[in-house]
Amino acid sequence: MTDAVRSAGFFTAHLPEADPEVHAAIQNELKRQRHNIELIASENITSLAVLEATGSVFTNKYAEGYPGKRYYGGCEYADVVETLAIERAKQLFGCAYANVQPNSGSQMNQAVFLALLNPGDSFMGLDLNCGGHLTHGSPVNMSGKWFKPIPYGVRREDELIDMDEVARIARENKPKLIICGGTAYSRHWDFQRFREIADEVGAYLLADISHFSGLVAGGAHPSPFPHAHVVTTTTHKSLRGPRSGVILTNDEDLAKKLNSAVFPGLQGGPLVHVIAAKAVAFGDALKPEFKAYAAQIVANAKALAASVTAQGLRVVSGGTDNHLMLVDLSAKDVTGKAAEKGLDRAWLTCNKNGVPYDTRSPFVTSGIRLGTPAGTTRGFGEEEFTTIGQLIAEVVDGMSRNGDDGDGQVEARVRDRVEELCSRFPIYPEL
Ligand code: DSN
Repeated sequence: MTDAVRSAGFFTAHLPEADPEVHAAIQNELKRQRHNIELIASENITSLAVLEATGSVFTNKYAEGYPGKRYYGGCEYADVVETLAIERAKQLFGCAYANVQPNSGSQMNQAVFLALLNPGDSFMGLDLNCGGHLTHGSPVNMSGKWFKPIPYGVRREDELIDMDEVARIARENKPKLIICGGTAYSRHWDFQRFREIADEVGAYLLADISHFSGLVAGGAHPSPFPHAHVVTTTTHKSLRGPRSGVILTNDEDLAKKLNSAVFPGLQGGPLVHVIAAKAVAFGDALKPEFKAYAAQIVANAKALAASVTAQGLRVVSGGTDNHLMLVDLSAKDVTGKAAEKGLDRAWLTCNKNGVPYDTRSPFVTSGIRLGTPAGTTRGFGEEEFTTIGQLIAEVVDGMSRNGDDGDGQVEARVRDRVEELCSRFPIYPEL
């Protein structure tokens, strides 16, 4: 009978045997991650334990509801991992309430909109062209289609957020919500001033700390608490967990509204396997080593920014306070699109990114975004990141001389250096 309903080896065959095609793609991705230097600011390399939890039997479980109040039987162990994740998140960020169910960054922010706003309500967020995020009011995103975004930007002269301008826009528009946080802003956020402005105009303050939450958790970046009414963060960037989201607050009434917005407002059954992995990542981030990790991310970013600057590349706003930087390649006449491809040929992975007031389209751009969380996880220090800055400049200079195809000899030499660096700092020896 069982043979009729299950393929041979259903409970026993490992992936290479069960599905060689998918297995091959995973092996190739592992190889790529091993031999490329990952500079995408929003990516990281999780622990083996996080990978194991993500691939665990909790993927089988429905657990609609919250710990102790589920709509399904058999949730006793789902309750264990979700409660662990909640308690650890609260401890990590020093707040009273945590919802660990959002499946992603977009969904966590959607839940905040659903909880706090009505369609058509106005809100402020950093302009995508100045380092904001799609879900902070881009016209192509639900936040921009169903709500009324009022963007604030950065000053042309120093590429920093002008808090007086934020206050002026807020007074003029009286938004119901102000969002701080972004995806390509390399400086600290003045959470206290944002809250003062929010209070003055009667708005909620949401701090989306997705990019730098690992730095907050590790004490290497100011905390949005007690200033923000609500804090959201993805868990897979500098926080080094599985791909997912979390919502945090200190306010009991808001916590209730946010819980209802996540479930049943937006989501059904939570991804319990991912919640288990979040608990593992938060547990790791509570260890003393994570403080050293967070501090090293920042030290490495400063070293990388100094290195590319010394090689004649321009870093937007002149440097970085966190884990990332934007490099403006306009003066080299190399587009971000071409640089991303050229650097990838040399096994340096990053993404093209518009610089403030970019004249090129988001598909082309004049810059690249670089980040240090993944390299720091590998074990790279300032010395390695100084070298990486030199390698980036060599590839870009090759493209500046030869056009988008770059200089093949330079790129081959850089690949050798990347290979040597990666082999000294290997990842996932068990896999
Ligand atoms: N796409 C992410 C980033 O790269 O910053 C944000 O969601």
